[in-house]
Amino acid sequence: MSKTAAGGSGSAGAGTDRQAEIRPRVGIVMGSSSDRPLADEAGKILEELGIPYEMRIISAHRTPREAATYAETAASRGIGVLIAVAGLAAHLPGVLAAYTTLPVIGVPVETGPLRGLDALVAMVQMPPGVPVATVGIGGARNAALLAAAILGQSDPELASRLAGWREKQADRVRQADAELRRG
Ligand code: RP5
Repeated sequence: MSKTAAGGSGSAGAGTDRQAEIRPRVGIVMGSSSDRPLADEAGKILEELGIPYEMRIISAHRTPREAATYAETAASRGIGVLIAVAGLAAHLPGVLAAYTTLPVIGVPVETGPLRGLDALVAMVQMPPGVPVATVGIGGARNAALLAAAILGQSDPELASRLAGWREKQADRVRQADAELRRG
């Protein structure tokens, strides 16, 4: 599925005029439908920042051909950053990174007996030459913010929206501090 900057949704590739006009700039890929809540957290931040994205369920182990094809074709479809959400032996971001030079951000899912430590180590310990930018366990929101920062390097309006987002965050902390001090 894809979401426009305005938050409208539809099936990727369905071919409506609106979808043809607004191409996704971020691809959020999850290894299983069980990863969806975390993937949605990333999607919500991208929507707040007005970044169109698409979402796919593709497994490095269960649907490896789709993983390769998706990564190989992402850049030519206008995608600028990939976010890969996966748990357990989380090879998804590494496999995507093997098939594209787009920046890939890995989000380890807190699942299974090791509660995400396995996924974190799998993502962060990529061999030299094929990097994955890994955020913390469950760090989907940071993945989206990092994607925005990367895209913002060549998009001053997006960089400005990101700066505004950060300023609102700072305001919330200042407000919480003021309330605490008032007692
Ligand atoms: C990984 O295995 C997925 O990313 C998911 O986090 C985990 C469990 O998958 P399911 O058994 O819930 O499909 O590949």
